[in-house]
Amino acid sequence: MKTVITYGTFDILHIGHINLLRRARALGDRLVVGLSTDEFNLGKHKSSLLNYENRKMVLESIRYVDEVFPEDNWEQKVQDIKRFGATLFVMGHDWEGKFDFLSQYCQVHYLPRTEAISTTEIKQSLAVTTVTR
Ligand code: C2G
Repeated sequence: MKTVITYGTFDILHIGHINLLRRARALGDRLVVGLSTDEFNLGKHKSSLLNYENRKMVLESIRYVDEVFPEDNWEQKVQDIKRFGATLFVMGHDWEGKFDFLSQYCQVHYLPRTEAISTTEIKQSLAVTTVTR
């Protein structure tokens, strides 16, 4: 059983997230996802529109995701890798290099991001639509 692990906020789910999750899951037999808590998001200077419970429910309904657990600090990844027996850590390449230190515990792989879509852009276009309506 090859376990793949990844992390993120996954707010307002879109094809960029799905492409990441699908490709990560295809690299193993199981995909576990560390979902940033609302409090941790503040630490990442991100505010998610949807709260943790909402984002967790959405992720858990995706066929590529086997388990979702809370990500509430930057230091938990090594413990998570050991806890789940993950042999592969995957992130989008906007994080390239940032998690190479994990390579002493498991393989580290950065996947190309899906271009031209982001939660930030979705929020911005929604804000414009609301204003101009
Ligand atoms: N992603 C992607 N393509 C996009 C948008 C996002 O491949 N167009 C990927 C990101 O690279 C990341 C994952 O989808 O691997 C989740 O993205 P976010 O929810 O923005 O997560 P982030 O804020 O990067 O949190 O400890 C790691 C952090 O929790 C990562």
